[in-house]
Amino acid sequence: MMLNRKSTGQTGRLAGMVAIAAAAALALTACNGGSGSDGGSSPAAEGDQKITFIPKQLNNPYTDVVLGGGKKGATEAGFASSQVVGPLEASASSQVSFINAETQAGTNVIVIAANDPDAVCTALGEARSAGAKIVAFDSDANPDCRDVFISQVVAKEVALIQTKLISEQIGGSGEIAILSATANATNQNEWIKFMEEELASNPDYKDIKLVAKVYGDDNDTKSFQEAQGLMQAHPNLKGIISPTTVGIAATARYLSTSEYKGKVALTGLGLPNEMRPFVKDGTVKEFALWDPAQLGYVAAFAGKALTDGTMTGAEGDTFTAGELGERKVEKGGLVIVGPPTVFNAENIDKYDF
Ligand code: RAM
Repeated sequence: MMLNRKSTGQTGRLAGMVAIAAAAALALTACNGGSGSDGGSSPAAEGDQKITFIPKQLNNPYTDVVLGGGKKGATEAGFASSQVVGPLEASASSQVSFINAETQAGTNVIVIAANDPDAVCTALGEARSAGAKIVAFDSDANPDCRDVFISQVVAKEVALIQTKLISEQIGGSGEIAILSATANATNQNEWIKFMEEELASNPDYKDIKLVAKVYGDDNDTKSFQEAQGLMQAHPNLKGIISPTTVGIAATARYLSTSEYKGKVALTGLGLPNEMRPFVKDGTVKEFALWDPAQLGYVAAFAGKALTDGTMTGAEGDTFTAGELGERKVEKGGLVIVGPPTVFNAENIDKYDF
């Protein structure tokens, strides 16, 4: 689905907001409603509900697509205003001040992609005590600190598809490495855990050896350097899995002008629009992702159902996510959005995100 990504305005509410990211946050802010805080625990009248998205970081093209879907969902679900705030880098505690500001402002729903499952917990607990509902998406917070987690795809499936792709691309044997995002990211670590289990237990992968795990912190320059470092440290490397859109794009850029182009395989999770040139020039054969916009879209509707009290986030609860239809809450407060897609030279031009 193609979702509108345009901001609809901005709010003065951010004026007093701390941190270096304030200017960037303002640019991304969309708010149709008033600016003041309603200051606390009383639930907002239905026409007055506010939702705020706090991604892992603002300067990430993946985040932009997710939040485009989030804004569309927030409007369709009936929130009076929606906005985006967040740090410029995805370090563990970088989101805490933003959560605190939302608590102060009396925001009804906070949607967060946690940079660290625990570092955000105390702040989220305070927001909840003040009446906010917490929707984790993309990267989960500790389940004790949120109401539901909107997961793009079943975590194990995300891992399995990437191990399968790398195995196919290196002919089932040889050294591989993982180039991840930040070392604390819940989503990355869960995927990596399942990849390691699969490599260790599936006889099809007995000749594949994971020799390194490195972290580019979802920073383009650091990811590029880590890719370069991997090749220097492991001259026999046959493939790299990068389960992060920032990491795979930076690694592809490095490989594409190096002697390893077409020789060292690269797969993982990428945005088709960023990866298209590297698929066309033969650096990358196949990689995977879901539709990121759907993740934000479903999260907004989950937040509305929670704040309206039409669900609590308990196992078996259901809610309607606009044009994506009914969703069910599974064990652990998990809501799954949709299956992954594999992109290659044949189909990549069909996608525009
Ligand atoms: C990066 C982030 C994000 C992840 C995607 C696939 O943009 O690490 O959390 O879900 O990649």
